[in-house]
Amino acid sequence: MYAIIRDGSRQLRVEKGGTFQFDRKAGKTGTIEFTEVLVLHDGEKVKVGAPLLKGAKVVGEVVKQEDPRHQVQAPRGLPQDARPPPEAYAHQDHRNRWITAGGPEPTAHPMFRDEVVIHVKAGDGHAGCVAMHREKYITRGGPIGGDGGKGGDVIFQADENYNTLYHLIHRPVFRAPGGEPGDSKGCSGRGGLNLTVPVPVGTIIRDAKTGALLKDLEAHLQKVVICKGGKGGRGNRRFATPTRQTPHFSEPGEPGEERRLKLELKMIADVGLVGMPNAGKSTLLSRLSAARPRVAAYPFTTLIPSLGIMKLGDIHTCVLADLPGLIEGARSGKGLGDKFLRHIERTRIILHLVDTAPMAIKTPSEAYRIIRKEIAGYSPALAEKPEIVLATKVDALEDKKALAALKKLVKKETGGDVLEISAAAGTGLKDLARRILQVLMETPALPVEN
Ligand SMILES: Nc1nc2c(ncn2[C@@H]2O[C@H](COP(=O)(O)OP(=O)(O)OP(=O)(O)O)[C@@H](O)[C@H]2O)c(=O)[nH]1
Ligand SMILES: [Mg+2]
Repeated sequence: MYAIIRDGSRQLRVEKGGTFQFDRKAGKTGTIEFTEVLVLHDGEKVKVGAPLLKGAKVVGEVVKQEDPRHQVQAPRGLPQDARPPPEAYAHQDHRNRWITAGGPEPTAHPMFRDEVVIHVKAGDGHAGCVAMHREKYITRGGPIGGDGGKGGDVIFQADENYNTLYHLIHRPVFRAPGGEPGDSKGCSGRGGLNLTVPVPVGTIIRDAKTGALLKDLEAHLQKVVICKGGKGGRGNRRFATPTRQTPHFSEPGEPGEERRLKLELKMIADVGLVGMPNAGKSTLLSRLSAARPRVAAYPFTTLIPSLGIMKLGDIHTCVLADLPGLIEGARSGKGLGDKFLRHIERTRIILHLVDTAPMAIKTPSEAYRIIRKEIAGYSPALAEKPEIVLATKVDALEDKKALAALKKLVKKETGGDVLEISAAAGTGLKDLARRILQVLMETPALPVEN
């Protein structure tokens, strides 16, 4: 593994553990020691550790780093998941290739889009027809041009069979057909067909220029006409009067409305699962609902949010949303960033999962603090939502003191307690269901933005 370090105007390539002259004037050198973050990011400071450097200021910055081993393919014939991660902080990309620490950053699945800008145009109305009635034995038949047809509308319809906005990104313009011309026998032209664009439930439609909210589609099959088709023009027979019996003109059709739209998908769920990568969010979702998200022992297994429906007792159900993990600095784009937190904005309660297993990257209290900080930094309203804190993987718990420290911290910060669960052993799940139901009953449903 190597890093490219920027120091003033020069750039250096330094191997891991290699020497780096960080202060040319003083002639001081240091060794590179990669910090223990999952992946180092461009612009991140490197720790320069050597006794010689005691008290010296670190001036180097990582500009780029690469690991030649970052793409390790599984042996042929084996599913790509079958190979264990070569390093502790490895993750897989969307094509199931292993990415080791220092390799490319995790990215959201490319087929998941929760924000798109599109252009829509309704059909134009057709102009009216100018024609005079001509028929054997009928003299001076008079004007008979029919009206032009109306243009088609552009309609957006919520459809629960869609869960991303990916299907919209390849089409430059969503155009409804225009009206057809009226004919010379007095008939009106056919109207253009409406264009219905399916979008996932929970799509918010805004005007891209002004940002004004046009519609929040929050129920299956809910529809909205976003651009109205233009009216057809009247044919010349409509302009005939006793004093102007042969009008040789008709009305032009109106143009259809045209708009640039920004569509945002905010999933509608009752409960959102947040936590550090590997905290056990997807495992918990698969235990509580019929959803089967991918589960594996490396961070960033989940690259797109997924929903599951959970039964709460005999009558009630609730929708759970599993999100990709957050790490420290998610607000400034680290890991998968905080862009998925928007899906939690419309949940009523947050389930905050804290990993208590010995192999967790952070201690429970640290992990809890980091996630709370990221949530509060993303939106104060989100930080105010009712939260249930879960200590996960208690079957593998070794450090009881760390768990006690977490409980103390949560008590101090929120006054609440911590539920101990193990998705693997099934402990604490009944209590959890009871608690979710209780908190949902106490929390009012959110108003829809309209
Ligand atoms: N011992 C034990 N292991 C668990 C438990 N729950 C999850 N795990 C393991 O923890 C690892 C991570 O689980 P995931 O459910 O993928 O974690 P996640 O929070 O969804 O991770 P990301 O999607 O990467 O953010 C897997 O290897 C699971 O088998 C548990 O209750 N006990
Ligand atoms: Mg997951």
